[in-house]
Amino acid sequence: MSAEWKPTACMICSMNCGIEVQTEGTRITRVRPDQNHPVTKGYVCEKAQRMDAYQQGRDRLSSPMRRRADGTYETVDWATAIREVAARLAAVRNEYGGESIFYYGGGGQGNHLPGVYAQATLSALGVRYRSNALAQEKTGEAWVQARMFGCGMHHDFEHAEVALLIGKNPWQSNGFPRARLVLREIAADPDRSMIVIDPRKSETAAMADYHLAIRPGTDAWCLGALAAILVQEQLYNSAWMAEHVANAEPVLDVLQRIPVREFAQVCDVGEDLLRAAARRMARARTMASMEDLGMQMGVHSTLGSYLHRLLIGLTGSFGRSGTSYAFVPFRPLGSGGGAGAGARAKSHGDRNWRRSPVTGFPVIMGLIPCNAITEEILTDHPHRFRAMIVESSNPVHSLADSNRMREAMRALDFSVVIDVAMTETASEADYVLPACSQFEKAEASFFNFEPKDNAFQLRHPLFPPRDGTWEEGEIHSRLCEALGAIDAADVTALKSAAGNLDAFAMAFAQATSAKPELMSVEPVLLYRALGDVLPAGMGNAAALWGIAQLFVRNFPEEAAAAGYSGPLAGNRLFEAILASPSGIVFSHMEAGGWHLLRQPGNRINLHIPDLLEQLLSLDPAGPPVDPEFPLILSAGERRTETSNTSIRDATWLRKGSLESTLRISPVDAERLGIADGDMVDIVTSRDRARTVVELHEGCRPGHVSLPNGQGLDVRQADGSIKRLGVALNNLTDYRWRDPIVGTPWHKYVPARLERVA
Ligand SMILES: Nc1nc2c(c(=O)[nH]1)N[C@H]1C(S)=C(S)[C@@H](COP(=O)(O)OP(=O)(O)OC[C@H]3O[C@@H](n4cnc5c(=O)[nH]c(N)nc54)[C@H](O)[C@@H]3O)O[C@H]1N2
Ligand SMILES: Nc1nc2c(c(=O)[nH]1)N[C@H]1C(S)=C(S)[C@@H](COP(=O)(O)OP(=O)(O)OC[C@H]3O[C@@H](n4cnc5c(=O)[nH]c(N)nc54)[C@H](O)[C@@H]3O)O[C@H]1N2
Ligand code: SF4
Ligand SMILES: [Mo]
Repeated sequence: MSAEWKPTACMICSMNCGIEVQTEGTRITRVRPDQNHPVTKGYVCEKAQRMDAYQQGRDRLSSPMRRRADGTYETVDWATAIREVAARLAAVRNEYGGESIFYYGGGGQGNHLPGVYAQATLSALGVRYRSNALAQEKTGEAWVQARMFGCGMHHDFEHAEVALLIGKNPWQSNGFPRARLVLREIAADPDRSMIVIDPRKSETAAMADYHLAIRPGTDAWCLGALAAILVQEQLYNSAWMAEHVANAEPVLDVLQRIPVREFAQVCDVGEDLLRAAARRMARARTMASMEDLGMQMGVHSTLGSYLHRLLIGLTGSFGRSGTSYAFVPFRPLGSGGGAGAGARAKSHGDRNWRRSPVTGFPVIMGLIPCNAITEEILTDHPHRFRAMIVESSNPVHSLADSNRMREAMRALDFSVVIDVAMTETASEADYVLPACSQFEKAEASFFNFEPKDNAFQLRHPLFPPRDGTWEEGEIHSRLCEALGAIDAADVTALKSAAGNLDAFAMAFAQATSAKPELMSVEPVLLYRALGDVLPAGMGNAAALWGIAQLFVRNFPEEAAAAGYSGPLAGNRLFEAILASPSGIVFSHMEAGGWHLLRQPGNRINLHIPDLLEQLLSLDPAGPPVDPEFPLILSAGERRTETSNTSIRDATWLRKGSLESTLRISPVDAERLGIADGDMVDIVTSRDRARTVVELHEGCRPGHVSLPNGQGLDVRQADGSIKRLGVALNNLTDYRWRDPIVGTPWHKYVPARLERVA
C-alpha cells in the first residue's frame, strides 16, 4: 500500500473536484479532498468516494473486440483492429464521402482529451458531422445565448444576493463550485434569497425562500409571468439597461401584454408568490441564475432559455461579481471541430453544412440534435450517415428511444466504439477499441468556467494502463497512421526539436507554415513528436501543448494577468500545467467579461422575434396532456446514487435498496392503491418497465420521477448480464423534442402506472 496522497480529480460531475487518493496495487483505497485545487479548494461531495468503482468496473475491456456475424464478439489483436477499422472507415469515405461518417461523443464528465485526439482522425476522414450529450441538453441554451450575447456564460452564486435556479437541483447535481456550501450559506443568510423553480420539492427547493412548485412543463409560462411582472410593475433596471442592452423596446412591449394571472394559473403557482419572487429579484443588488435539465429537457425549452435571459437583462444581472458573467475558456466546449479541411473527402455539392443532412435541423455548437440521429441513419436518403465512430459515450443507453438507436447502429455499414467498458453501445458496434481508464493516463476536462481566476487541472496517471488498453492519443495516432494521414518524416523532423520546448515551438511554426495541412492532424502529430519527452505516462498530455499556444494567442491579456506573457507564453503555460498536478490558474480577468460579448457595442441583444412570437402563442391550456398517460414522468433525476453511466457497478446504490426507486406523491399512491416499496410497471407509449415505488413528499401529485443512468446491462463474473434499475430511454420516444433545436423532453414523458400483483 502506498501511503502517499496523489492528486487527481473526481470524474462524476462537471465540477471535477480536486481529490487526493491513496492506492494499493490497481485499487484506489482512500479518497480525500485536495485543499490545493485552485477552484474546489478542499470541497467534495460523497460521490468522490466512488472512484474505485469506476476503476474496477466489472465489464472493463482488455482487448479490441470484433463482432461476428452471429452478434457475439471475438478478441483481436491491436494491429488487426487498427488495420481493419481504418480500412472499413476509409472504404465508407471513398464510396460516400467523409460526411457520411458520423462522430458521437468525445468525453464524459471528466475526460475531454479523447475528443481532442479524435479531431485528427476526423480530419483524416473528412468527417463533417458530429454530436454529443450537449445536443440533448445545452443546444437550445447555446442558440439563444449566441443570439443575445455571442459568448458563453456562467453564474457567480458564491457572491450573489439572490440565487435563481430553474429546473436545477445543485444539492445533488452541483453545476457550480462547492455547491452545497454555497447553498447553505445563502439559506442561512437573512439578507440573501433563493428562488427555485421546480415541480418537486428537491433538496435545493426545500432550502429555498421562494419555491415555485410549477406544474411540470410550464417553465415558459412561469418565466414569462416573472418577466411580465418586472415590466408591468416597472421593476426593471432601466438605468442599467440603457447602458448595457439593445433592442429592449419590442420586448417590453410584448411583456406589457402578457396576462400574468392566466400564466400563473397554467403553471399552478399562486400569483402572489410569483409577484413576490419577481420583486425579490428586482430588489437584489446582484442575482446569479442557472437553468438546467428540469427546463432544458422540457417542452418549450428554447423559449425558456430566452425568457431566463430576459430576466437577466431586465434585472441587470450580468457582468459583475455575484451575477452571470462571460468567462475565458481554456478550450471551448462543443467547438464543432473535426470539420477539418475535408480535403481528401469526396463531397456532395448541394449541401448546407449548417443543417443536418436528412432532417435539416440546425447544427448548433457544431452538433446535430441527438434526437435526430436515428432519422439521419434509418432512411434511404442519399446523404444518410453510413458509419459511426462513438467515443467516451453511451448513446444507446443515454439517448431517447434506445431500441431505435440500437436498430440504427445495426443499420450502419460500419461502427466502432472507443470505450473502457463493454457498454450498451459497444454491444452494438462492429469493433470496440479498449481505452485505458481516466486514472491510467494523463486526463483533463474543459469544464473551466470561473469568473476571475479560471483554472485547469491536468491529472497525472495513478496506474499504468491495464494490459491490452491504450490511451486515446495512441489510438488516434495509430488510426491516422493507418489512414496515411501523418507522414513519418514530419514526425521525425519535429521530434528532433522536441528536447527543448522553445526550439520545438519554432520548429512547429516553421513546419506548419511550410505545410499548413499538418494542422488538421495537429493533436496526433504532437502526440508522436512530444510523447517521448514528456514525463513517463504523460503522453496523452501532448495535445495540450497546441491548446496552450492557441489560448495565449486568443486571450493574451487574461493569460498575462495570470502570469503567462511574452513570445513563448504558451510554452510557459504548458510547463506550468505539467508541473502542477492539482491544477493551475491559466487566466485572470476583473471586469465580468463584457469585452467577450460578440454583439454590436458589447450590448446584450434582448430581441429574438421568433421566440417572442412563441411566447405570445403559448397554448392557454398549458402543455399537452394525454388521457391515456395521465402522469408526467421526469425521466432522469440526479440523486446521490447516480453518476451518468461511467460507473457501471451498482455497488454505490443505497444500502438496503436493490435498485433505485420511482418517486411518487403520497396523494397519487393513495389514489392508485400503491404503498411504499411496492412493485409497479411504468408504462409509456413506447414501452414498459418494472420498478420499486418510493413515496416522496416532495413530488407534486401527477408527477413521478426516476433516476438517470440506471438500468445498465452489466456483465457479471460468470458472463451473464444483469440489469439493475430502469433503462429510462426504453421508455422515451425520439419524436418528443424541441421543434427548434431538437432537444428531448425527458422531463415531460407521459406515463401511467400499473400495479403488479
Ligand atoms: N449525482 C449526480 N450528479 C450529476 C449527474 C449524475 O448523473 N448524478 N449528472 C450530471 C449531468 S450530466 C447533468 S446535465 C446535471 C443535471 O443536473 P440537474 O438538471 O440539476 O438534474 P436533474 O435532477 O436531472 O433535474 C433537476 C430538477 O429538474 C426538476 N424538474 C422536473 N421537471 C421539471 C419541469 O418541468 N420544470 C422545472 N423547472 N423543473 C423540473 C426535477 O424535479 C429536478 O429536481 O447533473 C450533473 N450532476
Ligand atoms: N432519459 C434521460 N436520458 C438522459 C438523461 C436524462 O436525464 N434522462 N441525461 C442526459 C445527460 S444530461 C447526459 S450528459 C447523458 C450522458 O450520457 P453519455 O454522454 O452517453 O455519457 P456517460 O453516461 O457519462 O458515458 C460515458 C462513457 O465513457 C466511458 N468512459 C469512461 N472513461 C473513459 C475513458 O477514459 N475513455 C473512453 N474512451 N471512454 C471512457 C464510460 O464507460 C461510458 O460508456 O445522458 C443523457 N441521457
Ligand atoms: S460528484 Fe461532482 S461535486 Fe461531487 S465530488 Fe465529484 S466532481 Fe465534486
Ligand atoms: Mo448532462
